[in-house]
Amino acid sequence: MKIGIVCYPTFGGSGVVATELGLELSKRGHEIHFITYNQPVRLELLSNNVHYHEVNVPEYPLFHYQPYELALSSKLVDMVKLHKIEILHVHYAIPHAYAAYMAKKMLIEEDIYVPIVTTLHGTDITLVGSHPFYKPAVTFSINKSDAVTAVSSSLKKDTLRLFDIKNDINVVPNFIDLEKYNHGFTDCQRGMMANDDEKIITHISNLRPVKRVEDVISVFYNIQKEMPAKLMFIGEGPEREKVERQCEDLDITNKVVFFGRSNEINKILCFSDLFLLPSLTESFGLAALEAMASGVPVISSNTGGIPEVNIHGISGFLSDVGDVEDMSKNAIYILEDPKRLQEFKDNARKEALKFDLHNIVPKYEAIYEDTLSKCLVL
Ligand code: GMT
Repeated sequence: MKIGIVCYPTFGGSGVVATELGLELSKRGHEIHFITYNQPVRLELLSNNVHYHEVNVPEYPLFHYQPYELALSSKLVDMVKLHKIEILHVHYAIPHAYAAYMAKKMLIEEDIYVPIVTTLHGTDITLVGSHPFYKPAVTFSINKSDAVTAVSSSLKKDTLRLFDIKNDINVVPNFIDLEKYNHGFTDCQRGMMANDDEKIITHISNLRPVKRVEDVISVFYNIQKEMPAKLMFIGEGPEREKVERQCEDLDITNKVVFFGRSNEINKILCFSDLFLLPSLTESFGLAALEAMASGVPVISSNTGGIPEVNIHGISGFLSDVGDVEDMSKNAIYILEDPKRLQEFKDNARKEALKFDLHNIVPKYEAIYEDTLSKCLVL
């Protein structure tokens, strides 16, 4: 199949999933066209059947806001015609599903029918999309998609609760390429980051308020009172300064390493003992899955889709949002006993196997085939 993929090209989970999906589909013989405003960060290799088409929005002084979705829908029309793309898969409803619908309508005028698959990722529904400013357009573009998927059962439930949806929503969980995380512990340069007796705790996010990064620091503060420990803090975002101040106030700055944005997440996870994800809301928690695939147990909140990934008492523990004391107690319980820590590490890796890309990517292929066959009947 010739598949157009529209996504945010950034470090966010939706862009990562879209990119990994495109790359795997290309390995399975499909021709993939990424259409977005920058080359996706995880798209290192372009090849015969992986293409990237940049959407440009020329600056024009009259516009207070530059019309990205207009430029995107025009680019989609051009690329569908030029490369004979058969299906468009858009990740993140805003504004991608809307732009794709406009492109579809323009193409129909030229007797070209290109169906749209929309994947909902979370914040497009729970935080941004349900805002009254966007809600009618998001409802419309979900209902006008030829197929809709959500990355967890929890997100499907939220979508049905928040919007008036007429379409079926298929749950297709996020996935992971386990090969990338299949490193022996000896491969990791743990010694560069911490002494042998220090436990390594890790957090990865875009440091937005929804990630509750202040809870990460509070939990780590409690852990390091009980045992030698270091915190690896990966990501960039609006809460960074606040977190740095909190570390100074607690006098733990020398125990926290700020990496900023990193393309070496699997290396950092390779030497981690525990992962913290105390988010306010999380439709899936791809970062938790990446940690688990590396054999790192997860201490998280029990919000949204996280319980579908992190299994309480097996791959880690779940606590109510903001219950820093419970999270700290659970973290110390896992870390204090080397045998117990090893059991949680093994379980985390085993649980991650359920999300192996070889099991999940065929679900998307089946959706494409089904959608295309329905369109032929029309
Ligand atoms: O978590 C973020 O802030 C980024 C966001 C995104 O849109 O890229 O992530 C969302 O999609 C990921 C991939 O499906 C999910 O793993 C994240 O849980 C989800 N984030 C939220 O729901 C807050």
